[in-house]
Amino acid sequence: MSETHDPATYATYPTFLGLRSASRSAAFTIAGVPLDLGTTNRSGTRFGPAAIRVASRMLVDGAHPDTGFDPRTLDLADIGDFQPVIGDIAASHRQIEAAAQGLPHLIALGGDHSMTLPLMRALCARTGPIGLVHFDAHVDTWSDNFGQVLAHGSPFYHGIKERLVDPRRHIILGARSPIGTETLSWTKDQGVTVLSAEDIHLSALDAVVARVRRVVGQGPTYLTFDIDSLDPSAAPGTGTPEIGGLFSWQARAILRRLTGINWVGMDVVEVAPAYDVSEITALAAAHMVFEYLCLQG
Ligand SMILES: [Mn+2]
Repeated sequence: MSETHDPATYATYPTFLGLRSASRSAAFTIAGVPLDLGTTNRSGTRFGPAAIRVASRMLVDGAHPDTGFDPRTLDLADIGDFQPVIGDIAASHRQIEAAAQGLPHLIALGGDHSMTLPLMRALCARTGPIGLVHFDAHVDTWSDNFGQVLAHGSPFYHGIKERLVDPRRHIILGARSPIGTETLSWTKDQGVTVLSAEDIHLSALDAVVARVRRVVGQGPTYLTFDIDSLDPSAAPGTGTPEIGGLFSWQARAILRRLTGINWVGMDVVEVAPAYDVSEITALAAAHMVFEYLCLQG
């Protein structure tokens, strides 16, 4: 006599959380963005989405340990990957923007951070300027990257210039890379709040969470999670690692407490599996998406 049961975690369907729906009209959609044309140092984030999906299989055998919420009870689909245009970042961005249009609530698996710009363009056409909870080792507000204006150090320079982002509702968590004073001053002068990794290490968790809430308020808010916000010991698989970063428990603890925010979308970016060790970077990325989904219940 045969017995029916769920597949083993490692053998489930090869989508995020083993999702079987690929409907673009689902209330929440996962999509991969296999892009690395915007990287300025080590490339390889084009393989991020596949690695995050594989790592997410660790999260299919139970509900959230604190809330009991199972994100698979959401109307949630994995619609596959948005196709880049090989060798052409501007055309890739146009294609990403077009693919993201009309999706009610998108969670994007990256991919280098330049992809957030076309995702914000698609989103803000509906929502108006957004607030940002932005985990990152870098401010990503450089006006150019070695002469290139569309690379992964610039999405929020353009986002602010194009009024996609309300800089007074933009908070960066984990910044710590070397940076020119001009770029940092410009960023703060726009009204962006910058909490360095050290600021967070030296603060109480509740104070950090309260600061995030004060900055983003009740308006539409997007989570952009650059995996390099984490310390390289927790997330080595990324192109521009910076020491002294957040530990995965810190980022997760902050995220878990951000209930009741008017969330309108998320991405997790900069996972480059070729530099990963034991898949811990992809696993951290999958966990951050899981936590975000559990905030939507
Ligand atoms: Mn970034």
